Amino acid sequence: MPPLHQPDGRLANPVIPGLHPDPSVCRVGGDYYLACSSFEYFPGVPLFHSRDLVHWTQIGNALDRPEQLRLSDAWSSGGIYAPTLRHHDGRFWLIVTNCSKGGGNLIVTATDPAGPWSDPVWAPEVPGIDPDLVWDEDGTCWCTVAGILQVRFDPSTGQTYGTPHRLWSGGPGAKAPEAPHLYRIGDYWYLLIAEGGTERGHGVSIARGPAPTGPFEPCPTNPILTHRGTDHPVQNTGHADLVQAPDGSWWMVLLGVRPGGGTPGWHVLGRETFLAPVTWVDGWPVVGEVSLEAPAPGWPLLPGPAEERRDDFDVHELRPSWISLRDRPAEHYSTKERPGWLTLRARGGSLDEPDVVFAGRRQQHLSCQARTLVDAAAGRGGLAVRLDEQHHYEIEASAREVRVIARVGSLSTVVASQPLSTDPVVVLCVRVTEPPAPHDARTGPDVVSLGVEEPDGTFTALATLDGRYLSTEVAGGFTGRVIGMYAAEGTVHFDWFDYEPLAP
Ligand code: 6LW
Repeated sequence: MPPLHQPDGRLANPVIPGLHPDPSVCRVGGDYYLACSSFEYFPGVPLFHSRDLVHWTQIGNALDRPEQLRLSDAWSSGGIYAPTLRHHDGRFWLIVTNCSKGGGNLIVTATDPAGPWSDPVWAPEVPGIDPDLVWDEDGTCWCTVAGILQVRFDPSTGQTYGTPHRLWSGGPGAKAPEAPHLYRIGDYWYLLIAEGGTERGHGVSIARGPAPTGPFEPCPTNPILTHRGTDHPVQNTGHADLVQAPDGSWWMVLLGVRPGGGTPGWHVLGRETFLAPVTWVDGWPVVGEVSLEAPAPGWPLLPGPAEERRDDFDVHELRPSWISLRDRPAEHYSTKERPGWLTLRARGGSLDEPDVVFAGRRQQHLSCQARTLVDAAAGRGGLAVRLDEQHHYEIEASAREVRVIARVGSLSTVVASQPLSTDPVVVLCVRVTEPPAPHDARTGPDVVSLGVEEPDGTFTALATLDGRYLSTEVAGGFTGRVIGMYAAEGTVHFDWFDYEPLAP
């Protein structure tokens, strides 16, 4: 079965679709590894592997133990921001910020990026967010953070030396210089940053100097990448990282969004990971187009293992692509209580609550379908499309009925309901499709249909809702849609879950 999102032989962007922002990439031999932000979701920091920069397979999550990742006080779009992933001295190093009470900057290391990763080393003196790690020719480590501040650092202990000093404040007039990454390339040290804010004004700029500590001269053609002020189908391009391929070519991974609908355009999949080619002119990088489809790089494409569309929960460990909210205690998530089923035991919260028992996967396609067979005889729960606690649509089953609930901001309503004529074991289905024609400036990005699958396989929609209200432009924050199963009351069992793209 071909990978869900890469047509054979071509480079289709995004290379990692769905909520995979702030990508950081490194290469060891012929293997590339990439990490992304994960915010309030547990486990945190998804890790990907590729052998061709085009096909990526999730191999785990760096923070998959409660002692590594405490998110109980993380607000939605708080939690885990912007990792940097590097390989040095035979180990993988990952530094990341936990933006929650009692959080801060932390480092974990591993010899195998698939894990296990170490317990965190905290770096209380490293300020702010977007920490980068680089080692100079003497083996001295420098940590550089948003604002563009830098301090000498020991990542083994989290100890800093001296006071953080400002390296560069970015291009003239651009706000929010952040996402710094330093590289030794040829005769120079290069300092890559994002600026303009992660919305439509986002861009990438670069400077170079004789040492990792500068002084830095800005590239005369900054920003070297931005789509601000254009009608390019990929917007918000920024927060980039550079990597050199074994053939000497250079590539950039970056975040971008694909707004849909009329004006102003709404993105629903979050900020996704894109790939762009980079060439060098007069010692400065020139970024090629961040196109939705492009000729593949000049080496054989090496797809990883195909991603299964269905999860039968027939193994004890949930796949690494499953994410829950803030934690995943065994007493509330079990694949052992009813073998071959995922059992979710509610802890008193609906999807309006930050600790609702929820197991979801990132929505990765603009048109897609998710289905699950649920046994709600002993509880209340179902299938949800979630952006955050104030923005979600769900179809919920209980012993007596199935109902569709919509939460948008302060409004929450039961949009439709129907009694369950059969026993409370039913296939719930969510379909995300293009809005019906005609389309005009007021048209939303998509429609979300929620319903049940009849015994003969036909889909009966109980409600079809405007998808713009589950977009980041409406909800705010830094995340995108996650589609998953939840339990709001009692115990709810799920026999299988499948997700597949639909033809647009
Ligand atoms: C990330 C920072 C940013 O740390 O958003 O808007 C934060 N820019 O670079 C979360 O993605």
